[in-house]
Amino acid sequence: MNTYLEALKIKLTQADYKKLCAIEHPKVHEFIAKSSDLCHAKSIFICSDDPKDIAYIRQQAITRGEETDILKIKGHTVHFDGINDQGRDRKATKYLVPRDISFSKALNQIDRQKGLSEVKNLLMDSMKDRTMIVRFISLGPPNSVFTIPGLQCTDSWYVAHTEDILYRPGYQVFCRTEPDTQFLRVLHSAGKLRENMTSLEDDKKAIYIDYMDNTIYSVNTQYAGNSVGFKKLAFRLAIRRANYEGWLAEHMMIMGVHGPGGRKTYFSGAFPSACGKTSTAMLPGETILGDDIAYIRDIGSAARAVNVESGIFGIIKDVNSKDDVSIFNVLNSPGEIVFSNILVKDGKPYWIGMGEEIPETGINFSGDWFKGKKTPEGKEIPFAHKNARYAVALKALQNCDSEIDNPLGVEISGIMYGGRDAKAYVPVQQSFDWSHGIISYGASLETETTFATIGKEGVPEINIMSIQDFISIPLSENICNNLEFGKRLKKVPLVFGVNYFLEDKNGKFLNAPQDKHVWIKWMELRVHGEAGAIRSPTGFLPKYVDLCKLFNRVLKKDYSKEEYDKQFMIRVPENLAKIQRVQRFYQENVSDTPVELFEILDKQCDRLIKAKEKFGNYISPEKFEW
Ligand code: SPV
Ligand code: MN
Repeated sequence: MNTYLEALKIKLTQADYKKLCAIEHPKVHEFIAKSSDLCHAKSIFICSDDPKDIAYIRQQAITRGEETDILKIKGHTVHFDGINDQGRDRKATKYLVPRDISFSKALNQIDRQKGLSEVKNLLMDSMKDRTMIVRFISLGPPNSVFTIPGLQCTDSWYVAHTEDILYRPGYQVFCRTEPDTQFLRVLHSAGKLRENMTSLEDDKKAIYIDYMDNTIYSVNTQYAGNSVGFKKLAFRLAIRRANYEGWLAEHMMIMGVHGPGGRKTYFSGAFPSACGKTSTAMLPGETILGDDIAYIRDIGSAARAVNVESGIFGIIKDVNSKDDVSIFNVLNSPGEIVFSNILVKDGKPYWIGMGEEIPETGINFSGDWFKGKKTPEGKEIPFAHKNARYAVALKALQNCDSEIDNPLGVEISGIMYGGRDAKAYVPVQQSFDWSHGIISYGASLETETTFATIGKEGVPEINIMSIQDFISIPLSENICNNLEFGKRLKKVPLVFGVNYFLEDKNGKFLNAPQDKHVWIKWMELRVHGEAGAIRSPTGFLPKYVDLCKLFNRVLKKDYSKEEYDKQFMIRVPENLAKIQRVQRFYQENVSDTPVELFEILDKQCDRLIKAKEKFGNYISPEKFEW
């Protein structure tokens, strides 16, 4: 008899004990038993993915007050996180690094033994009067070369419920695994709770990643980005594994772009949080396969991608009936949705930028809220958080792509990188080749910190391929892996750089949010060789005539030559300054940066200087046309 199973038996119902016995993987039993022992769980609930188990989890989340069902629309619930727990916490998230191993200084880290003892102390006895919920999920479609099985123990019914919306069920995957199959482990406790069920000791938050043991520990937090281990925490481990095995784990959405004659072309795109990733994938008339994390493999010498997840944990701020029609409709229709950190008044959710008048009272994360309400420190409490979110299953969306569960993924024809760049890059451009795109758009991606992470907003930073926060290997290795991946392929995806945040001299955005739809359609035409381009120093630019037609067709809008010139003008000083910042970042922070990076950026610099000598500092695209 397996001693771990035996130890677990007293905390399980007969039925749940049987569910565990069906998994013949001793490491699974060991992890659950050790977690229960450390946290001193009162009882254990095993979720087998049976609809009854799933319904029970949702009901418990409501009964215990971790979610409330005060919203009028059927299936909608609300969850609140504490005031200091409404975003990913970079400071509290650390890699456990064994002695004698040095990680890049850009990564937040702690000595492994010290960190383990710290986090285990925080978790100790945390579930004394609680049930520990055990969930099995499958990252990527089950039964596929992409599949990574995951197991989470948590005392949060909200977390367990959210995982159901965001991930594919994995109990059957575990029942079929061989005893030596690698799987991901997550142990989470919300810690001590306030009366409104938010985590009380958020100053003792710890989110530690033990890559030696494929295990994630998270305590004193509930914000899903910190507590749902399969999201960004598992992603960190996947990036490591991908690097060693020669595939890519990326912070990318995946979408099907529908082109002329009914054809569908798949694109993936990396954007830092709150830079337009979900709204791109949700463009009306197109289909969404994923909005956050993609695994990409070389299959048949093409880049094929799956969505690791099966739902969206999306930013709700600015979702309104004009700019984000599809999401807005979903959020106003019956179906399972968990809102977080919004305001509720008379059974209706309110969020920032929804385009409606906001009531002066209601219920939010602070309890009963009224306009002007202040924290004990005297800080005004906003009615909703900027990083308020919604969780919804992709299959609940009308625009969910039909290939979402294809075990071989979909073939990616184009990859885009988009940052938050007020000054330099044009709204859309295509790289000269794979390496140029990876380096000058991906590895040079610049952005500003946003509300999606805790801390100061608007701080400019380099965010390599939008995964800077999640890279747990030397940054140089990650870049090499990307470069090599594309070089091995016969069908190489085109690489595009997009920038939705370009501003004029007065700080006004040069594009409307809807314009991105035109850029996407242009990329689709480029993949099929059906649109021309102008070779500029920073990449291939769209031609005015093509954009004019597309603006007309896609947005029913006129597009003037003046707008085009302002948007696609090559801004030489700003581009040169950008290259300098990027090169300095690598020189100062990244040892062993591949020389290719400097070569590609140096060449870009030379092209810009030559162009400047000929045409001046600000160059209209047509100057480059022959
Ligand atoms: C992001 O911030 O990039 C997200 C949400 O996708 S989180 O779960 O916080 O990572
Ligand atoms: Mn994300």
